[in-house]
Amino acid sequence: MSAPVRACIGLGGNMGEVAATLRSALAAIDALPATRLLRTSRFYRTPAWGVQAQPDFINAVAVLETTLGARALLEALLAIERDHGRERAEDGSRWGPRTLDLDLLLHGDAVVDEPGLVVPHPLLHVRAFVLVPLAEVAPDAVVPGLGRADALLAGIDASGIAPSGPGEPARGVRS
Ligand code: PH2
Ligand code: MG
Ligand code: MG
Repeated sequence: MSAPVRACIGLGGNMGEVAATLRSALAAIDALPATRLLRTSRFYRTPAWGVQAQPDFINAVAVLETTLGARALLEALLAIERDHGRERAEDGSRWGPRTLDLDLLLHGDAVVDEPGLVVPHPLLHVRAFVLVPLAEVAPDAVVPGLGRADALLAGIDASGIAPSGPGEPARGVRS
């Protein structure tokens, strides 16, 4: 446990009923001990980044207030991934299709670089599928060493990232 901080989580998936999976994951995050879900972005349909020969993803970002430390929050997110059918490739390959990916993007102003835990997320500032929903829910969020989310988004190409349809939940953002 630590003093309450604002943490930002990136959610994504491209296998199965992704929107339903993301809604279920958000409920599970809100139910974590010592944690409150403050805001949820809209859901965005995004072209696959990295390994491109796979289905589009749906991505979103959630803002939490939590007294869980970064390591404890990460462990909780990995457990939620497993509960939603996430399987990790045995060959260690990255960026392939998945039912649910929960990435710890920011944990207050923490800078951590340990085995299995790197915060801020090291690719966050180059990924439009993260910055578009992050700037929607927390434009003022500061990525340590890099600046505000809205300024980072202004510096990259975000074409191809679109809200995935009407009626997706946006919590705390609009009335
Ligand atoms: N996640 C990846 C690799 N590529 N592309 C999109 N559009 N969205 C993702 O969440 C994503 C990705 C690995 O975590
Ligand atoms: Mg990821
Ligand atoms: Mg991940």
